[in-house]
This record gives sequence, structure tokens and C-alpha cells, in this order.
Amino acid sequence: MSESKRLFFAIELPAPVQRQIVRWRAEHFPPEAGRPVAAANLHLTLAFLGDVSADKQRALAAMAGRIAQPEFTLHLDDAGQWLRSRVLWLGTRQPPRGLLQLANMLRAQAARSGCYQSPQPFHPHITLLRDAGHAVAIPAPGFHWAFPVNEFSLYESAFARGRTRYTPIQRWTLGNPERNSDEV
Ligand code: 2AM
Repeated sequence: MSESKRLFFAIELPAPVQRQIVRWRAEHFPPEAGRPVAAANLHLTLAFLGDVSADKQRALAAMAGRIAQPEFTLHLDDAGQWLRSRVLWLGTRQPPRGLLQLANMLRAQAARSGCYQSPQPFHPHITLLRDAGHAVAIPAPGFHWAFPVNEFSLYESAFARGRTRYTPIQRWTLGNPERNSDEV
């Protein structure tokens, strides 16, 4: 029996955007607002898979490789807080159709493969702070990062030495149905 891994599909952030967001976060949220997500862990989840066996991972990867979705531009221009899940997030006021279609497809494939999918509607977001259980002031509108999204990734979530680390382990290019996946 092979071991299972905790996996999810997500969009990576370009390094310069990641750096700008981390700087903005440090300028706008005091340390007591919550626990900052490590810069390298910032991502936008498309579909959470949970603990997945090697066989199921292969099946999910094969299905992901058949997705033919166009590229899109992501505008990060919204922020908010979910007190119940104690999360401060960055998001988009107008999710591009390509993003919603990609997430819907991955979530449907995951559900068909037996990965539980939350009945909550997909709300694209990048978690910036965890343990944010008290209401914090959200910066006034005006912040805005935009970048083209031309790939999506399968991430592994691993806990070691007291830290959770999210690592992309496979990537697929958008906009080209003939492509193969890149092992990272
Ligand atoms: P979150 O940032 O809003 O907590 C890895 O845990 C990623 O999968 C995170 O982006 C997390 O979203 C998301 N996720 C979605 N559903 C999850 C679940 N049931 N358990 C853990 N993470 C989940």
C-alpha cells in the first residue's frame, strides 16, 4: 500500500507579486491581527483534494491534463475577513470566467474521484493571515495586483518541524489541449 498525500490544485503567484503582497501585508496589518502565511506558501486554491493515494493522484493528474481552458488575467483588488474560519484573504471583485470554469472542472473531477468537495460556493481567495479571529480593519480599496495565469499546479501540503509547507509537485499549462504536464 502506498502512502497518501494531502493535495490540492492551486494557482501560484509570480514571485514579484508575492513580494509586493507580503510588503503590503506587513504595512497594513499589525502582528496581533493574525499569523501571516509564509510568502512561499501563498496561493489561490482551485480545488482541495484532502488525503489522496498514489493511484488516485495519478487518476486526478490524468484528468487535469485533459482540461483545455484558456488563459486569463487575475486582478487581486479585494480583501476581506472570514471570522468563522479566522482567515484574512485577498481576492478579486470580478472573478474571470476562465478561473471559475477551471475551478469548477477540477472540483467536479475531484468529486467524481471521491474527494469530498465543500457545498459552499467557490470563493477564489489567497489566505494572507490565519488565526485572525478578531475583526481587523481592511485597507481601503485602491490596492491592485494583476498577472496573467497560464498554468495551474498540484500542490502537496506537508507538516514538518512545526511548519506547514505547500509545494507544487506538478504543473499544467492553460490554453493548449495538446500539452503534457510538467513534473516539478
Ligand atoms: P484556506 O486558505 O481558505 O484555509 C490548503 O489547505 C489549501 O486548501 C488552503 O488554501 C485552504 O483554504 C484550502 N482548503 C479548502 N478546503 C479545505 C479543507 N477542507 N481543509 C483544508 N484546506 C482546505
